[in-house]
Amino acid sequence: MAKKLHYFNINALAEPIRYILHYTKQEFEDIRHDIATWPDVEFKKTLPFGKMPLYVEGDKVLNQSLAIAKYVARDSGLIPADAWQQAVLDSTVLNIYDYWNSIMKYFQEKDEVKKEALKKVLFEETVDFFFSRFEKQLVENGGYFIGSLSWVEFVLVGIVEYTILRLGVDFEKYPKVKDLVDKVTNLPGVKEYIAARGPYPTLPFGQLPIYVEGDKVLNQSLAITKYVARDTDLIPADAWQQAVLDSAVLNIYDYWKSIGNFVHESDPVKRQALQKVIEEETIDFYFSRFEKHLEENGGYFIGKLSWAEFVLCALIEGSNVFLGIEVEKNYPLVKELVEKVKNLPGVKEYIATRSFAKFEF
Ligand SMILES: N[C@@H](CCC(=O)N[C@@H](CS)C(=O)NCC(=O)O)C(=O)O
Repeated sequence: MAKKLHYFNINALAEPIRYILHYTKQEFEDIRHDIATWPDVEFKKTLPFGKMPLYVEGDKVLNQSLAIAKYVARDSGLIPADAWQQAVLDSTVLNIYDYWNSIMKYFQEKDEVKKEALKKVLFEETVDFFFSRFEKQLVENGGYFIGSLSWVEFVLVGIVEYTILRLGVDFEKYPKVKDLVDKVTNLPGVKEYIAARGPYPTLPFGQLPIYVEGDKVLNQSLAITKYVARDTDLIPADAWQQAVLDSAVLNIYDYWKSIGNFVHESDPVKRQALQKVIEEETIDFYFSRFEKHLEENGGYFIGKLSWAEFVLCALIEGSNVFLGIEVEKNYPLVKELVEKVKNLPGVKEYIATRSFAKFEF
């Protein structure tokens, strides 16, 4: 029966399942949805609870990562026959998921102040609370949770790897946990899978976007935009023109910073005050200058379309979403430019199909 595992092109909740499937030599289709373009609205509608991982075996469909991991581990010696041992493993895996839920709470927090507070608790308390206990259980049971390898060690290793990748936590303090990571990632099947898969990219400065090309990873949106525009006429050959564009995008980003300050302000009174300043002063300060720049250069920053016009257009779209107004409305050349960029071949089709539905990671 054909087996399929749907998840994102990241490790997180699906990696333990992938490890178990490889270790137990089960053939399966490892279907990876692009997290950058999620949600795939039509596909999401087909998910029983709107979330992945999803496991499909013929006409059988299963969601919930733990149910999937346990199911694919059956008949493999990774599930003990003894009811008490099974219960200890169930308890352990739910303790691991309590930890997972606390890191998710941090990742999902949008309010920067609350997020900082959660981060402090996470690093100073939560990690040690859970991992000192997992370490103790491993010490007491010969390096495993119930004395021999089970499906739950795979779950722990997946969660530890995610923690290292996304939070940079050092597990030196927990040698048995570290040993387990080494043991599981060197198991036959798992080792070959990891070698073929390669490393997952980290977030170099803890923030998106990142751009990945083979084993190369780049952060900073402007560096990425400029890089993906290379070898096209969106980047001029002339050094002065390049510098004018660099200056233009940095001016656009200075404007964008004020939108960021507004978005991240959690106090509703301060937020309202920031919105007032943006609408009454900031927009005109920047947009009258952008308008003048465009007027002097035939409607573009350097007389023809470049990567900088894409940056302006995208950040105007973002501003309009956050502020609920049309920031460019009093600046005819800026407005015309936005329309031009949005109607470019490729861009127009992309806009017609894109979706910004809420992503709950
Ligand atoms: N309890 C579920 C949680 C599943 C879950 O939160 N999945 C996330 C990715 S880790 C997801 O699919 N998010 C996409 C969305 O909500 O649109 C499980 O263990 O499978």
